[in-house]
Amino acid sequence: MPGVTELGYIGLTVSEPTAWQDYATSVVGMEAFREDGDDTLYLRMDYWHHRFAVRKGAADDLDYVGWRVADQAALEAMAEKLSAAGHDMRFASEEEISERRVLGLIKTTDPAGNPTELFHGPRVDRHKPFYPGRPLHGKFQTGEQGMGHVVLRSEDVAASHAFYTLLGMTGATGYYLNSPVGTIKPVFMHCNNRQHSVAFNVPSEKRLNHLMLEYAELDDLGLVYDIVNERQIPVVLDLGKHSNDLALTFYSVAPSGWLMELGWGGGGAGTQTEYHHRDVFGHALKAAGMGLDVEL
Ligand code: MBD
Ligand code: FE
Repeated sequence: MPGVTELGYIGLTVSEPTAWQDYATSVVGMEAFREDGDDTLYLRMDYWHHRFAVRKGAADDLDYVGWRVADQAALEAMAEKLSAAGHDMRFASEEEISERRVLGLIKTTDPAGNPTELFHGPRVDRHKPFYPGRPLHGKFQTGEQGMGHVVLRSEDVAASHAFYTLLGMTGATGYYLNSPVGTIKPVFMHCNNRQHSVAFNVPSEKRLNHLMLEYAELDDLGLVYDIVNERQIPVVLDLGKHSNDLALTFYSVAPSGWLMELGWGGGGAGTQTEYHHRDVFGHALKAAGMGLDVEL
């Protein structure tokens, strides 16, 4: 049974849309635009109409996550699976479908209450080349690997694992990590060649612990690292290479308080499970109490 194929889009609620627009464009390098009669700030990373829909609100958190499936048949199969497993879900209205710029849409929640959408048929504006908000050496690594990964709040790890397995994802505990609250054992799951598209079992007050976006060129990671430091945006975990996805990344604070992990060079998703105690190198904790107090 075909499952989800990629992390497709994300909705954010932010208290400071102006700061977010500046951050998304001048720091991260995304393209920002608005449409007539719509307060939403849209952010692009590639040919898709948008990858982020940013709306003003006090939460400064994830509003929803959109997981792509191949087509209408896959969406209907997913609806049946969710219902059979006792999850609350509904097919979205025509208005909701057009708001998301997709052909078909289901709304549900994961076991921790994270609003979760399944969709097929994103609007892809091939006629509108991606125009970065500031100069980029290359582009964002999206395509078959989706837009990146999300690390979500979970309450019951087994329930979260079962839910994302139901969506068609695979994965397991990836690390045993020392932290002030004891050993934490984050779970990493994939649905394509990106080593993980979702992870959970990291202490998190917000729905979103962190979001990871990847550049195709190493020089773009170097450039954003310089811009983050020049702007004195707090770096929480310094540059380092993960043992699971082999990506070179660093974590800094997004305008909403949750962490943005920016990276380059992720490896593929293996077919067998393994776990680690440490990263390959780096990822030194530079700022404690910012959402990821781990010894990576
Ligand atoms: C990741 O992307 C991550 O966020 C952590 C904590 C460990 C390995 C890979
Ligand atoms: Fe991550």
